[in-house]
Amino acid sequence: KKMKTKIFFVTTNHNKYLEACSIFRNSDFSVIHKEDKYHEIQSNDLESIVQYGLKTLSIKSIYPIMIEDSGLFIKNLNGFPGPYSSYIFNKLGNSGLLKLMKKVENRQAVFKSVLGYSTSSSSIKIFEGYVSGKITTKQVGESGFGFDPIFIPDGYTETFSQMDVETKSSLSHRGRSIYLLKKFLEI
Ligand code: ITT
Repeated sequence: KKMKTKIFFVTTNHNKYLEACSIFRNSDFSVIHKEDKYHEIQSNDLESIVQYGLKTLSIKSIYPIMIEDSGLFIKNLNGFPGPYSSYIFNKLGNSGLLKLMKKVENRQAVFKSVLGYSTSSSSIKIFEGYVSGKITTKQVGESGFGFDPIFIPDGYTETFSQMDVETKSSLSHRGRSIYLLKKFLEI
């Protein structure tokens, strides 16, 4: 049996790791969870956060490494919470966000994912993924994390929280950015 190439995924979020495993299942790569923080600068732009995070991490030189920064951009709230999603989720939770959107009719939102992959301190590749959908009026479902119970991707009738990890990853922002990395590595 061929040895798999390891990719170290630096994240504090176990669900992100499981989603990455789902994409790399049946490939020549295995994802290893490095449960570390990286330095997240405050920025309006996910790519800058990832670029800076990888540069400062790569000093520790475990390669290849990947990190991923994501956010929920709600149209009617001018893209809020966006890059501040993690902070807002921890402060308000889904119930707080639903309250904020009580009178809002246009429920359109986009999840974005920016993935950074690095094989040396001078090599950074960026991959992006998006999924459009709608914010529900109630929390539905048990699985996943974060805003999963309040997000229904376009073309579906279930929230991310009602889907298993394979289904979510086959259509999510993160599933897409990680899939692009996989395609890149397989060339
Ligand atoms: P890291 O250690 O990888 O940074 P994190 O959970 O803090 O883990 P982010 O900094 O990327 O991740 O924060 C993004 C937040 O946006 C996350 O905490 C969720 O609240 C939300 N989010 C991002 N992707 C999501 C998804 O697929 N489903 C639900 N919520 C998501």
